[in-house]
Amino acid sequence: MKNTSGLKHQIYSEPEKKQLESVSQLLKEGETGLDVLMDWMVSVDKESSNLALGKAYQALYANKAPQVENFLQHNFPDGIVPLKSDRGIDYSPLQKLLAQSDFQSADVMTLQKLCELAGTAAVERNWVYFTEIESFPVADLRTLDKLWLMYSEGKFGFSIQRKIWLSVGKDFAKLWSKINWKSGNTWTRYPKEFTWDTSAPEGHLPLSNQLRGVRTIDAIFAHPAWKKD
Ligand code: UYC
Repeated sequence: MKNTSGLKHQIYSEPEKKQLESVSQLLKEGETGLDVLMDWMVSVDKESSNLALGKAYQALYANKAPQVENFLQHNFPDGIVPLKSDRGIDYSPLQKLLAQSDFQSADVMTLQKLCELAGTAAVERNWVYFTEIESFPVADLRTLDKLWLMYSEGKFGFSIQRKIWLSVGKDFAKLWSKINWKSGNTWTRYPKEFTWDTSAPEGHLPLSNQLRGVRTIDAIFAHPAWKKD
């Protein structure tokens, strides 16, 4: 009891990193912990990108208890990420896969959504040509990124990959080794050798195939979506 009330105080006031820990701890406290967690979740501003909210939602999504399912259905019927799109694209199936921590299927669907953003020619060829990327709407790339961030405790997403790429002086070879896409001279083989969970290094997902060179990922990193407003 004392434990839970201490955690209750923490999750409302601690910085995000501690809030993430508080979520894990509350999840171990049984029903009282869940009640505290659910009260806190409805108090969070959905536009705030609070990573602990993503983690809490993901944990509750896996919890099949009727009162938890009712809570989510009632308070978060559309998940926790506002799914903005300027191209009328539906990102809810992607949100569902990420909420289920099905990162491999989510990765495939992300590539598919990039093709949809690029238009019918890309959907038919099933890969994106680098010149198609600059006209992607900012809103859509940010939605994709936020989905990956929120359901990975901030570990995955294009913006994370870009941040690492900038930190290594835009040296792709260094990026590949930091995000485990290459080890020495050996490319990580798709799909088996990639790590499909949050034990992967920061920036490991989502994948972009390098078979046709770096221009696609380079165009993603150059997109205005990542510039601060
Ligand atoms: N693959 O090696 N990849 C594929 C990656 C390379 C190759 C898909 C990532 C190197 C072939 C995805 C890396 C390479 C196919 C990724 C990686 C290579 C394929 C499925 C580390 C050989 C089948 C979606 C950088 C040396 C292609 C897609 C086909 C598929 C991802 C080979 C997501 C991140 C240079 C032969 N690889 N890929 O794009 O057309 O097809 O059937 O990057």
